[in-house]
Amino acid sequence: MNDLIPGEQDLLLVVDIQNDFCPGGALAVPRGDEIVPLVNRLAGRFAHVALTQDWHPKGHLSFASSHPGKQPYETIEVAYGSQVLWPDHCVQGTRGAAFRADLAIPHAELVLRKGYHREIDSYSAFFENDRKTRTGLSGYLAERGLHRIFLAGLAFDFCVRYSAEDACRQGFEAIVIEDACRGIDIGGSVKATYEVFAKAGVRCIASGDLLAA
Ligand code: VGL
Ligand code: ZN
Repeated sequence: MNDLIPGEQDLLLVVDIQNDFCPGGALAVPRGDEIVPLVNRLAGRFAHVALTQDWHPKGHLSFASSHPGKQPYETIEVAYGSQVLWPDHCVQGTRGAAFRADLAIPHAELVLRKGYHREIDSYSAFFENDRKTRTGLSGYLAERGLHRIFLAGLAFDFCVRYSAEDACRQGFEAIVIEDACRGIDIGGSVKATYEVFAKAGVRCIASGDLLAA
């Protein structure tokens, strides 16, 4: 028996597979596009799939362009703590914010948009970066009896990381499908992600573990 066989209480959370996070996009994750066929295949194994979509208003606080004199990838202090500044990306309604055209998961049950408050960034699909404002995802999962959350997508060391961590914090089981993610890796963020996962109890698996199940 393989405990990874997806069942009725399992959900695949597909994080931010959007044009801007793929090569050619405004905040391209190296080789981000490579995971799309694998994510499509994985999604076929799940009865329940949710997609997240980074979805910022123009002039968002996380954009370096909103802070005169600041450059992308610098860190600043904002009301809720440190915030990395990014190039303008995933602006609501733009082509960059759209899902990759080759993402093919028609049976996805939920599209969860995040990062729409101008003054708060949101890496996690559960809590915004103030770590207090909720997106509603915990309630949705609990109401639907979904307890085990598998994660795939972009970026491994930001939105996947914080979503997985928060899933655990909210009492769900979190399992990251490592080769179905790609990272940005700034300032040791990939290493930090592995450390946090070990501490929080986030499990990492390879897609093969699940596809062979
Ligand atoms: C993300 C940086 C800014 C992500 C989103 O999807 O990991 N990273 N916005
Ligand atoms: Zn963003």
